[in-house]
Amino acid sequence: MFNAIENAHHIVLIAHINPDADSLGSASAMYTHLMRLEKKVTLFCVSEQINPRLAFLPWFDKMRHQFPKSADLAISFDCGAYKRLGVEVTCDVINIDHHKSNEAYGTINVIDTTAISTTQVLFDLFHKHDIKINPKIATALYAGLLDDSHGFLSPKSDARSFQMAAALTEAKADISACAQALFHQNSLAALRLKGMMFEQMQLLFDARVVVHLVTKEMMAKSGGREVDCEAALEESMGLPHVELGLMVRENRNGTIKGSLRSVGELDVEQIARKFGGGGHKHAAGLDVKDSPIDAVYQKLLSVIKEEV
Ligand SMILES: [Mn+2]
Repeated sequence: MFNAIENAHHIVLIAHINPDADSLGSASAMYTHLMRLEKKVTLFCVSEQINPRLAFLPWFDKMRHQFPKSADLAISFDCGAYKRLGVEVTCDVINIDHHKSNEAYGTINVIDTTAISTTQVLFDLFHKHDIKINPKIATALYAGLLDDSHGFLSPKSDARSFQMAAALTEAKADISACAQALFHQNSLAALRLKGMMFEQMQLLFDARVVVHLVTKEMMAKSGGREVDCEAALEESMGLPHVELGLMVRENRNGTIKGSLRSVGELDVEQIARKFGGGGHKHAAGLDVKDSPIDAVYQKLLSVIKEEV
C-alpha cells in the first residue's frame, strides 16, 4: 500500500457521503502524512454540506467537492460500499475500512473488521510502518476513535481502544477539542428536532422496538440537519426493554434514509443489507430512492417483526 502511495503523483483522499468523524478523521490524518512526504494531495467529499461539528479536524478547510481529473491514486476511508464514495473513480483505489459489509472494491483493500474505527486501522498501519504520529495526526485519529466508540461507551470498546487512546494522548492529540465538538456542542435546531422526534416516537412489540419517523416538514420546521436525527435515535436506545431502534427519515432530495441500532444479540446489519444498506452489527443504515416514507417504514417493520 505504501508503495502505491510512493509511486503516485496526485493522491485523492475520499471521505464518504455525509462524512462522520471517523471517515474525515482518517482522511485528515493521511493528509498530514502525505503533506510531509511532499505529495500532491486533494481531500475530497461529494457532499457539499459537511457537519460543521467536524470543523475542528485539521485540514477541514481544504475539502473539495470536485474530483480532480489528474488524480492517479485514490484512498477511501470508512467507506464500505462503492456507491458511498459518491463518485465514479477510474484510477486505482486503496480501500481502508473496518465495516464487515465492505465490498472490497479497491485495487488494494485494507479491511480490519475487528477495528473499532477506520482510524484504528490507520493507527495500526502507521505503527507498523514506523510513521511518526504528530499532534495533528493524533487529533484526527482520536476523533474517529472517540466517535465510533460513542465516547468509549460502546460495548465494542476494549483494551485495544484504550491503548490507542493512551498512545494518541501521549502524541498530544487535542482530546478536549474532540470531546467538545463531538459530544458537548449542540445547536438550538438540533434540540428542537430532537424534541419533535421524542414527541412522535413509538414503542412497539412489547416496548422492545423504538421507532422514529422524521418527515420533511419536521426537518424544515426545526431547521435541524440530517445528522442531528441519529442523536435522538441513540438516546432512545437507553429505554428499558428496547433492543432495536429504527429511524426513518425523508431527506430534502426526496430519498429515504433508514438508521438502525441494536443492543445485545440482534444484528441490524443483516436487516440493512436486505434494503441494499450496510454497517455494523449494532449500527447500520440504508438509503432508498423513489419510495414514499410510509412504504419504506412498513417494509422495514415487517422485516424487524421477524427478527425480534
Ligand atoms: Mn467508522
